Amino acid sequence: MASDITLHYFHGRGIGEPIRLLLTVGEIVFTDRRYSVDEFANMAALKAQLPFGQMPALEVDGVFLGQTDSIARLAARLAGLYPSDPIEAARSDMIVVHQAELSSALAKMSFDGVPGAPGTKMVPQEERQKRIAAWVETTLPGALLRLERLAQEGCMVGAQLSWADICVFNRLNQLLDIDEDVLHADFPKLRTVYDRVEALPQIRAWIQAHQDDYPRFRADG
Ligand SMILES: N[C@@H](CCC(=O)N[C@@H](CS)C(=O)NCC(=O)O)C(=O)O
Repeated sequence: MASDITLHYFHGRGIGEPIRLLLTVGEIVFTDRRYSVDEFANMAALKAQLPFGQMPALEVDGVFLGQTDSIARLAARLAGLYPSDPIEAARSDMIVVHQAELSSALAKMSFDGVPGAPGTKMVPQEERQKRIAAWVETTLPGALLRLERLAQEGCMVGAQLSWADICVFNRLNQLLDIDEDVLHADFPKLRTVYDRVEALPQIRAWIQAHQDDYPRFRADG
């Protein structure tokens, strides 16, 4: 199998974090290459190699792959976290797409363009908070209820941990950073999935080693 893997992405969790978590849970050795926005803007040689000129990108033995969903699925396969049953695989796919849509919605409310692209600015804080608070109140509960109804006992799909659990954990982290009450009593199965993933030793070690990306977990946070 692949021997030399590098994930190219910006600093911070962003849309690249589930890929890092999947590789980490699978104990796949990889280089976690992180860029500042300015640094990336000036890396013409790297950009020319990226299939869509954007990150995250996964470099596997010199081959560059793009698109978060495809890379995460590959990481899940490498990690043994992609269901082998076709229907379970499709159920995991639809859950991963659904949680990614929540991230896209938040990005649209937070940036006036493509995150990390030259010229893109953050929406002013007051406006951003207003938009996100309204979305958390009106749209998010229904979206989470859909996930809650799909969840099984302890996992999102079937009886085994899959990439759907890791991706849902990552999204819930983002939502809990926004509103720590987001996983209230209406979502017991999602809470179980979240707690189960958070308790994985690889996830614990990752969060411990990346405290700046996980302020909610910091003892002084
Ligand atoms: N559809 C792509 C979107 C990738 C994307 O928007 N990447 C942003 C960072 S989150 C980026 O590379 N921005 C820098 C640029 O476009 O120049 C995916 O899912 O991977």
